[in-house]
Amino acid sequence: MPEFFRCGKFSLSLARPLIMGVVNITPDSFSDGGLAATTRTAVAHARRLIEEGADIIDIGGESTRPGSSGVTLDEERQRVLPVLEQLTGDAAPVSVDTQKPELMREAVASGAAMINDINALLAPGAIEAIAASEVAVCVMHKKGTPANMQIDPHYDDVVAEVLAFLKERVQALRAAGVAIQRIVVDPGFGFGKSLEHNLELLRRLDGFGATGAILLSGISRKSMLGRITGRDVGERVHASVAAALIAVEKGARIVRVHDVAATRDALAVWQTVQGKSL
Ligand code: HH2
Repeated sequence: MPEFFRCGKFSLSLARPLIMGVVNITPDSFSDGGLAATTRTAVAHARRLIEEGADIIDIGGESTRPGSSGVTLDEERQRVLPVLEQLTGDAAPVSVDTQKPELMREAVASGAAMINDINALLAPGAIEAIAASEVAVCVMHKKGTPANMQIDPHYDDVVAEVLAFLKERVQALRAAGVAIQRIVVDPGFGFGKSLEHNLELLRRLDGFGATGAILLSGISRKSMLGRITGRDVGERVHASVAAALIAVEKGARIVRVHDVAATRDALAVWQTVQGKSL
């Protein structure tokens, strides 16, 4: 695993785990739909997360919750680009969560430091959209599409299958000239996985170090935590922090979370117990 995470003009030390704060510029996200649905509220929310300790801000204009059907390029562009343009001068790198190569190109041109693609840059033209730039990329595993992914997903060995997929994506990126310090891999909790699949992935998360890339975990507020605790999405902060800690203990170097302040405190305790500086 690299010692530094390179994203655009930023180089972030991986000596401590990094917090990626989520800003959904959507009316319908499962986790926080409507919270930051306008440019003004999204920018304000992002700045609040940076103050709370977010190292990276992840902005997205399309919900990928189970059952969702997606938005047009135009709609997504109108949601994302004005927010990106206002945040690029800020202290934290901005990641754009999109599956669309056209928007990836526009985001890179507008100063995005990272592209986070739940479709692992599989769309035609996606790798080309980022390869010649300095942006980082996150490639995530999913089975099926958000519209159908939670309908009875099946794996013989979920960890082996997800690991093989992510290794192949890392190879494809390396072949396109993307440095390993720019590549983030994510097993995609909740994307075409049952509760048992998600638990197995978390138990064996350390196995994803074999990709050689930087490991990201995104469990925050997800339904697996609701299944375990019986709590609604707005009441999953403690469960989310616990999951982030387990992920970090098992090698995640970036945690994608909604509750930045709570996660930051928990990771500060973890980092101090490790005998390392904050
Ligand atoms: N999860 C969501 C969206 N993007 N990206 C990565 N790399 N990993 C994830 O686990 C991940 C992701 C879903 O969460 P959220 O953005 O809160 O909800 P929605 O898709 O409904 O906007």
